[in-house]
Amino acid sequence: MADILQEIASNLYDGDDKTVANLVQRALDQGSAPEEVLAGGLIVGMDEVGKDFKAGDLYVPEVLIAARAMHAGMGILRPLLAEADVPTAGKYLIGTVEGDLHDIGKNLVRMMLEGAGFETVDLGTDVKPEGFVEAVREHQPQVVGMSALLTTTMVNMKTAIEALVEAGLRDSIKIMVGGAPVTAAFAEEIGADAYAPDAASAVDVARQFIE
Ligand code: B1M
Repeated sequence: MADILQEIASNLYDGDDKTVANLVQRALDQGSAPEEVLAGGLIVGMDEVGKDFKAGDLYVPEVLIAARAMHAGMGILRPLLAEADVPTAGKYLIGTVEGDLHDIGKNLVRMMLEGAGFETVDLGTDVKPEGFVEAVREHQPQVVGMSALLTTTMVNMKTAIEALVEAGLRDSIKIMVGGAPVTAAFAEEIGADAYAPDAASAVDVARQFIE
């Protein structure tokens, strides 16, 4: 059984979505539990992608193709996991802050988190402070991620955090910020809990938050 899970992981790494979907179905047919296929196949493969991306051995297009293969496998597993009420790694809400339309990096972060077993809620781009507040009330995530790519919009992360404080929601969540102009010092200055420089690090930090 371990062999087929290993095959899923390596085909995911190679971005072969059709083979991943076929192997996931075959593993289930052979009696593997959906959570076993997720943890031992898809997550193992996506973790490898994350490590190599962080090390600079893989680039954005390769990560996007691997994420597509992960989605092909998840398409089969998701209904079964929901049916079995299998707990996720955690709930992560993410959005690009007000005034900012860049979403490639944010999507990459979201896809890596999904690959690591997190349930994600994606608010899209140009998210106003009230948008974060309403979504936290509605979805009750453990972690809120904010992305910004412009020096003119990174300040809107601060406004969004202030709105969450004002709404009395700050203590119920961990806040992670990221994006090209953002730094660890800036994250600290605006009262975020963490900064992640890339999508793989975002997964590492989110996992630490949930432990
Ligand atoms: Co824009 N843009 N852009 N742009 N754009 C930049 C960011 C810029 C650096 C280009 C430049 O001038 N050299 C510059 C910003 C300058 C600055 O503020 N310092 C810029 C500008 C000025 C603008 C406009 C103002 C241009 C104009 O209209 N005059 C305009 C603004 C629009 C708006 O947002 N209101 C604009 C528009 C656009 C497009 C729409 C054309 C397009 C965006 C398409 C889209 O996202 N759907 C675009 C693009 C593509 C870029 C560049 C070329 C690429 C950005 C990107 O996707 N990188 C960019 C220049 C560059 O970076 N080379 C540029 C790939 C992506 C994977 O990396 O997003 O950094 P990144 O994400 C990384 C990490 O940062 C991190 O993980 C990701 C993966 O490892 N990360 C997180 C990101 N979010 C995170 C959140 C986390 C943790 C980690 O936790 C929550």
